[in-house]
Amino acid sequence: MGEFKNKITALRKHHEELLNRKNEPLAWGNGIYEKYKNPIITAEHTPLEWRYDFNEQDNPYLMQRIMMNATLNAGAIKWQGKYVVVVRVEGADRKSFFAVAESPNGVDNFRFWPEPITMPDDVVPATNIYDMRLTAHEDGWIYGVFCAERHDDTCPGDLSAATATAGIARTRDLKTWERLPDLKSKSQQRNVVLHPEFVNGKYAFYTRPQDGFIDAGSGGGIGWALVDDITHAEIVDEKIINARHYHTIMEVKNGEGPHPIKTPQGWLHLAHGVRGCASGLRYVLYMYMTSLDDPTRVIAQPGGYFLVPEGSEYIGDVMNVAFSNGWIADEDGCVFIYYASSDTRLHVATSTIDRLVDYCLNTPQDGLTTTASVETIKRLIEKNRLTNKNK
Ligand code: BGC
Ligand code: BMA
Repeated sequence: MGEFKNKITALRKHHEELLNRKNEPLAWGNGIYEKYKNPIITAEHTPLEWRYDFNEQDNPYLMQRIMMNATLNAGAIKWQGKYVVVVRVEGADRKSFFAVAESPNGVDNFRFWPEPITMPDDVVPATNIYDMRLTAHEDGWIYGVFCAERHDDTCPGDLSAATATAGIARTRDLKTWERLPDLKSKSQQRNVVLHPEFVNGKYAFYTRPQDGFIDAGSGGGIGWALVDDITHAEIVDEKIINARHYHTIMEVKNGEGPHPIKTPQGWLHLAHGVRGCASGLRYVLYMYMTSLDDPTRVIAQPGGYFLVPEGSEYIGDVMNVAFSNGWIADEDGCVFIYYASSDTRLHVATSTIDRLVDYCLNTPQDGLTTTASVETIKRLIEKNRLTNKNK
């Protein structure tokens, strides 16, 4: 009896130590943002009550009855003074679900709320849901737009055949969610994001049309569509606003991250780009800006990637992945970028709106050829030569 109690005490102590662990920025980054020493949320951060049966008769070995596999791709929002993330938690059974965790400072001490979100189903229940984008819309609701995945029953013999659609739900307190019908679209859709403002009196979505479940194919890039009625959202017209190109970090796919941040110079976007290589798909983050007058017009496109997996971030369930669908811009201009590494754990990187706008406006564009890249480097060398001469 005493031994079981002692085991629980030790387990709880170990867990509390993990939850209370201080985080600190790493020295010598790239000047654009700071990465941090520790991931902010791992599978081990999930509440013990979700995993252990604490009844000694029923669980004499104090085993985990339900194991958690990963905590990744989180939507984010500043909510009642707290940094709140809606995490994609994945169990050992490969089903993911959403759960809210909050922190007082955005970089450590994240704690899950006691229960995962109960997300109501659409007419046809989804097998899996993931990667929620949170939007506090000017209509007064907080929306969660996420991927709803189902088996593709038109391929009965193929157990991997799946369809991806955008699920839409809304809430006022992040606890109770009202499910709206999934976004209607001619193509499959993952990475759909709701723009925070009305545009021409309509709801505006960033989309990512794709040919198949994995293949973006002729989908072309990040799309944009206006929708009259969010309670029966349907894509009628869709145009590509951020296209993919040969031999870039987004050759195979790209997708909007969280909804863009409004700045005096334009909308600041965070997105992911994917290329194929011998070890599989490589997911990296990149940025771009669009105009305030016309949110479909790209006004800045820094070349190459913004953030990639490094060191231990390379390792995980799906190697070589950096993915983000959540960030928080504070009133003082600080930006907290929540990204997951290799579909396994959640991290934070911090920057400011000023630095990110500077990055977007002053990073050279990708000239799309090696010759252009060398010319770009030579221009910087020449500029530095002049700077040093004039000292
Ligand atoms: C996984 C996602 C992944 C998608 C495409 C889904 O089954 O849950 O993490 O992005 O497949 O590979
Ligand atoms: C995608 C995303 C993510 C994931 C990534 C890498 O398609 O939607 O869920 O991080 O694949 O597996």
